[in-house]
Amino acid sequence: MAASAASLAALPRAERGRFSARSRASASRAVSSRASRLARVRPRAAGFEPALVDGAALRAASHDERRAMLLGALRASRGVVLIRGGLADLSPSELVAFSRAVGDDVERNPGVATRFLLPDHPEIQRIGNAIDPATGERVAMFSRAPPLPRDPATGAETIAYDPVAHSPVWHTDQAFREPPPFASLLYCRAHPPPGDGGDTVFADCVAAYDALSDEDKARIDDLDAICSYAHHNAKVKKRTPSYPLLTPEERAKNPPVFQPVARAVREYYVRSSESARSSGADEKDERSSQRRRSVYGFSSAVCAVVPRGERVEGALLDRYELEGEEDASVRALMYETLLPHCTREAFTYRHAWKVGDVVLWDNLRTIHAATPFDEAKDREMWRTTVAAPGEGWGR
Ligand SMILES: O=C(O)CCC(=O)C(=O)O
Ligand SMILES: [Fe+2]
Repeated sequence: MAASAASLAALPRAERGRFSARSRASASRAVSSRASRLARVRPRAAGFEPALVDGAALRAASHDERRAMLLGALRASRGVVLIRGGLADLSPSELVAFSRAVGDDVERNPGVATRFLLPDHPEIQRIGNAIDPATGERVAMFSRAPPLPRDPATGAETIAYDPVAHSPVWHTDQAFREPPPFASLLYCRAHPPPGDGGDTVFADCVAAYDALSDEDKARIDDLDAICSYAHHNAKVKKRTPSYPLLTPEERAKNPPVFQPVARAVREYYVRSSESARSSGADEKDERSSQRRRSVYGFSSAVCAVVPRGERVEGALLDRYELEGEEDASVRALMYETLLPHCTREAFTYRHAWKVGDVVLWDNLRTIHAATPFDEAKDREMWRTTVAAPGEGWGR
């Protein structure tokens, strides 16, 4: 693939303070103008599988047992867990209870129109193509995924990001939140028949980081992605003029958040059992996971990538947050350089849904994307967003 052929060699080392004498704008331009291609590092294995949790057993378990099962499975996984079996009639309260077992604070979706939330369960957002027959209005959040790109060599459909086609729309959820959401859960109520699309794809950004050359790692280790809720809304408004900008009060409450592009994987996962606690192998695993990093910051909320320590204020921030302007660093580094690398087949998993599946993913170490489907067929998903255990946005 073209993106793996060359090198990131021109990216700045970005030591803290190195750019402090420059203007903010020229510092972020420095990141973008120097971004080029990644060194060729061939990953060994192709793709990955999610960790499996038995749905009926999870349903029968207590809150504490569920936490141990889900966080244990996440720890053993590459960031994606499939909960399958016996869940076709899962209730909204049960999905919220599963989500609370992953982390203490389940988001109540303040920014989402109430018609897309389940009555009495604002934690659950309805996603899909459902339309209220009485009003003709959408009652689920619908966004049309662009056609999948094709491999130029074979002509076959691919899920590796194509920066020209802007497809698939790979992302991490809600990077503008502080703390950024640790996990998301997606429950399948209805899906198109096999062959009619609607799969969800995932990429393991820890494996992608590991596969970078040491030089390329060093070049992104001290960069921050500036994630802004106001920027996200302003960008969407450019395509959909009815989309609201944040009010000045909302903007003041949601200042930009600086997220590391090379994000240290924190040990969110509590030990799952007494036996795990006494296992030396497990401890070693935990220590190594604390040193690991993922590539982070694929989000429509990102308005610029800057050397750590750099701040963006005043007129430049207004352009990002009110006009939806995006610094060239975002496209050059995140979308043309890092994303094609992170979504190479070796790092990905493609989930074909069955009714009753719940997929749980770690938002800090994976990215995901919807794929297109035949809109004449029903697709309905319920989703929740969860903070890490012991963290939250306030209830
Ligand atoms: O509908 C899908 O397949 C994925 C939707 C999504 O991005 C999400 O729920 O965060
Ligand atoms: Fe998402």
